[in-house]
Amino acid sequence: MGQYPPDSSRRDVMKALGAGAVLSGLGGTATAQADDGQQGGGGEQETDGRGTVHEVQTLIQGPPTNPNRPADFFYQPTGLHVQPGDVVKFVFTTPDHNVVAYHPAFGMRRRVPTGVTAYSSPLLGWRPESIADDQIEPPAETGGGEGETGGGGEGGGGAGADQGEREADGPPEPVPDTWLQAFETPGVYDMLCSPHEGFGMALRVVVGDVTEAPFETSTPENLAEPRTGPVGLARVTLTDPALQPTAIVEQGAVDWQDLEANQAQSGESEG
Ligand SMILES: [Cu+2]
Repeated sequence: MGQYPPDSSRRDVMKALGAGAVLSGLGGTATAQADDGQQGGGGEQETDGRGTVHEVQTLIQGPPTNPNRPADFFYQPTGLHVQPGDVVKFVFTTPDHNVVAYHPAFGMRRRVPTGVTAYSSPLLGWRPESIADDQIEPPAETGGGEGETGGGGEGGGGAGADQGEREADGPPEPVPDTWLQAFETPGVYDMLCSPHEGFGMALRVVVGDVTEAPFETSTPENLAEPRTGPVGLARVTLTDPALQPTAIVEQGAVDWQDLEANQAQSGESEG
């Protein structure tokens, strides 16, 4: 207890506790929200005193900027600066991704601040009731009129509010699942998508103005084996100059296309 100034010591402890509490609390909230519908569209939105909500999408795009993958799998933005207490809302615009912290609890080198509890989302995609029947088997339909959710009924039109305009005749557009992740403890957080880590699908969030990333090493080859850190192209993503913590803080958000690794390989060079 004696090693810190009393004030900051207390604050740090409270933040650490708060982070765990908020994270586990939001796990449930996120699931509920994924089921019940989304709020709002893109961009940032203020929560009621809990901080800003930032949106990150999961995307797949071709042709690949690196021949060692079939397509680009990425988070957009790939680098993001938030303030302590902010929430990142992951929107699964393309399906079958997740968000996992590089954390010792998962058998990986720690790439989140010390004291942060391990966290991950499940694999998410589209809300089952919103997709065509050849994509994923939706759960058994509830009988007409017996709504189990407290939200609006199907027929009234109120339920469509979160899905934009649903055309009466055409098939409904897939509605992405969402996942909320709160960030309390300042520092650098690296995350991966389990199915696509080898293709470079990784993300860095800088919380507050703490830009030191004590886990970072200089080159992808410096990784100890077996698996203790980013593997495959995720290492290339996370060591990209554009994702240096200071660069992320400066820019606020760094797009996938801004990574040097994704510019060098594009067919025509204009220079
Ligand atoms: Cu993915």
